Amino acid sequence: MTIVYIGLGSNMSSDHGGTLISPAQHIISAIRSIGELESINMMNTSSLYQSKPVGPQDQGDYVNAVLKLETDLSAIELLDRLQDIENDHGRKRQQHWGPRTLDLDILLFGDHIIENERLSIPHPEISNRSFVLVPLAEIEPASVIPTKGPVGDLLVDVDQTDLKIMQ
Ligand code: A4P
Ligand code: MG
Repeated sequence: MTIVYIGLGSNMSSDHGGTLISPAQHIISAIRSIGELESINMMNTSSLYQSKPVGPQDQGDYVNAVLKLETDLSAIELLDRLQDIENDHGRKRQQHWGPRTLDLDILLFGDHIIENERLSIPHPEISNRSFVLVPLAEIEPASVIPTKGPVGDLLVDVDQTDLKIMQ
């Protein structure tokens, strides 16, 4: 079994037969869908956080969260299942770092370092992003990011002013 951390993000609503699904609802629904996958055990889920967009600024605020699971799937098998869930939530791949109904990123896959055409793990932007580090530290304060260091040390260097925990 491998311990895995997944980052979830959404900043677009989607329309399901006239019913609008909000970014927070996409995140909650994705957590449920991941929990229902075969071969994974959900272990913990962070609070939901509201954050200002990183990258293009002409897009809405994001809702972000991090979850912890264990699995005997390979990283690629897990990515395939996460991309199916993104697609089920109306994900369209348009602009890099642009608005999205659902983004599921594999942040950490055990202590593996993976670099191939489909995966970069640890996710290369982890150490720059408060919307990843804060929820990760909430559920795993002692975690150490391979090649980058303890999450507590990385947190000292990121701006957290635009991050708000949602009730
Ligand atoms: N890929 C490579 N490594 C991974 C990984 N560790 N986990 C590949 C998941 N996928 C990974 O991603 C393109 C390809 O990355 C996938 O096909 C997969 O093979 P994508 O989701 O289609 O789109 P993208 O926008 O080009 O890249 P990505 O990686 O999703 O962007 P980021 O880095 O996640 O940035 N601001 C706030 N506040 N909150 C956010 O959540 N997110 C982004 C997206 C920008 N700004 C944000 C947020
Ligand atoms: Mg992504």
